[in-house]
Amino acid sequence: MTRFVQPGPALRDPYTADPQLRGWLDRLLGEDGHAAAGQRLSDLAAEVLGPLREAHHDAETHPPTLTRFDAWGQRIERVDTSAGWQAQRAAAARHAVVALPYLPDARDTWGPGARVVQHALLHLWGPESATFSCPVAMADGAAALLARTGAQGEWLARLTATDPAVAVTSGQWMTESQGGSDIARSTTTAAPDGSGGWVLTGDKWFCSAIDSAMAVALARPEGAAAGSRTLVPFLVPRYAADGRAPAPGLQVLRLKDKLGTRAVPTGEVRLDGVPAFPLTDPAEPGLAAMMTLVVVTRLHNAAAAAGGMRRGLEYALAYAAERTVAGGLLADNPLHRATLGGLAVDAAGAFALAAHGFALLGRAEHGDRDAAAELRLAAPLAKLTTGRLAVASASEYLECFGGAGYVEDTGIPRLLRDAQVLPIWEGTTNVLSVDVLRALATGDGARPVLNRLTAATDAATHRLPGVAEALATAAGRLAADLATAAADPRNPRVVAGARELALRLGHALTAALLLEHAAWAAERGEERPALLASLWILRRLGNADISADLHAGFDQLV
Ligand code: UCC
Ligand code: FAD
Repeated sequence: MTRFVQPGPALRDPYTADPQLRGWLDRLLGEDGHAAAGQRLSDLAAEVLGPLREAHHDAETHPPTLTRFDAWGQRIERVDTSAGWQAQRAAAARHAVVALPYLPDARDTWGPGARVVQHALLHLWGPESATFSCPVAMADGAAALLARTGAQGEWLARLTATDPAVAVTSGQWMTESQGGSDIARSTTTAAPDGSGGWVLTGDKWFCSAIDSAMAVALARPEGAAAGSRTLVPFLVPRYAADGRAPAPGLQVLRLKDKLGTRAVPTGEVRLDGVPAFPLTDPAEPGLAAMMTLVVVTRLHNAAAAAGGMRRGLEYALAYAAERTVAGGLLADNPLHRATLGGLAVDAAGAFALAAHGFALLGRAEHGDRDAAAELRLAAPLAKLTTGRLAVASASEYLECFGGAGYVEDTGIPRLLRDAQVLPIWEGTTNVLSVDVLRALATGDGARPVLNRLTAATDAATHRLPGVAEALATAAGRLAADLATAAADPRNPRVVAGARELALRLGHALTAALLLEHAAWAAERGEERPALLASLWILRRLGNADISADLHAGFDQLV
């Protein structure tokens, strides 16, 4: 008897097979700038296809363990991780996934565009990183904070090292059991140690990558007023001077048993007089400085969402090219093509938002005030919009595999588990929506995003008249609702609508970004970006049924 065995999905080279990534790099860096990054990106893509996929699988199937005491009762708080996790750690350093924007030669070559190259690295590597992208994000956020404050230069050098023997990652300890969103309720205190230093006391409830060499922890200095603003970021060395024993007074109470991100050791930590170094003046409010770190990690979150969506699409496409249904290949079935086409449009939108966030971050870090003003709104929009898209898409990717998508050792269920954390950590969708309301009511508010929307709509009027009209109608309604919200952001009706408004704004910003790229690509004779932009606008802003267009345009879309 011949037994049928379905071939599994074979992954294409994630760099060469991603026309959107390549096109955006050409536009944002110029062709020479893109060429200068080519070798880095090809090298990483090659590793993703081989050793890093294996390391990813190893780390996912060998979760971390915590040993609190040795045989004699000595407290050791040892976290053991898999060989795969260690391989990811080394790869992250070697490929400069954190370091790139801080390297002098990268800054010389690409200027603010070094952040664009970094985003490309994350896009290729993140989905096969066993979520080592999490400590990478926190290390980058910590490095940005240290670079801004000028504190703890030795730690900055280690966070941005490319030698795996030297490089370290960081944790980000904000959440306490009584409040993760509402960190004003934090009770961790900072007190002088009597010899010029500081010690922290309190419990931190979710500490991802607890194997990291350091963390940035929020604490309230003795005597500081209540509220969130007065919290101060402190650098906490995780280990004692020998690099193995826990820092004095630090206990890892247990590791979380989580739905996803299973390779990441996430601990509950008790701080009982643990030595720490203030990163800002402890006599002054420190939360605003901490947000330097948080903006960076939120953009990494958007990159993880977009990267995961593109990789999910790649796996689903590969499967559709092999799987037979109703007498033909799944990839030729009109209904399945429309399903995958919709996912391709959403993946393109998520990529545009994440890429824009990193481009703005690079410019803001180089002193561009307009970019900084737009980033204030674009960062929460990118995080919350891509987080929701990633969860919806991951559910569809599983279904694209039928029953196989629900079976653990195909590796597919992980897509859904790991997507589900993206709208939770680094601020939930609702919390970020409230943050958007706050941003709308201060400084430049929605103006940078609305200007971008108007310019993109005007530019599309001749080339894509129907689409431009749909966008103009949506933008008009949105501008009126944004003005109402900005005028009275605490009004319960406005607060109740914050999520809907933020998502509409996120979708509109995405439309503008896709149209900007389409206009540039049209000059080079490329039609795919215009199709993606049009279908995004009709799907996400026009509420139109575009299934037939998705089927017809499928080969161009993917
Ligand atoms: O989850 C975490 C790590 C997970 C693992 C890492 C994953 C990385 C990605 C991986 C990819 C694979 S760490 C925990 C994250 N937790 C949060 O994000 C907290 C969520 N809560 C908020 O975001 C809240 O909005 C707060 C706590 C930041 C602020 O809320 P409050 O207490 O109501 O306070 P206010 O009044 O809104 O803001 C206080 C100050 C103000 O500044 P000043 O004092 O100058 O007026 C605000 O302008 O903070 C400033 N501020 C901001 N500044 C608040 N939000 C922002 C902002 N987004 N940007 C700049
Ligand atoms: P709550 O704040 O209690 O939220 C409960 C619900 O209330 C949510 O639906 C939320 O949207 C809603 N809500 C809260 N405030 C508002 C509001 N103002 N308006 C409307 N709705 C609101 N934290 C760290 O500090 N460091 C880490 O390394 C870390 N790692 C994590 C790893 C994982 C796997 C997970 C799941 C979480 C991690 N967290 C970490 C914690 C994470 O940041 C918080 O869980 C998150 O910020 C939400 O806080 P909470 O759990 O206290 O929920």
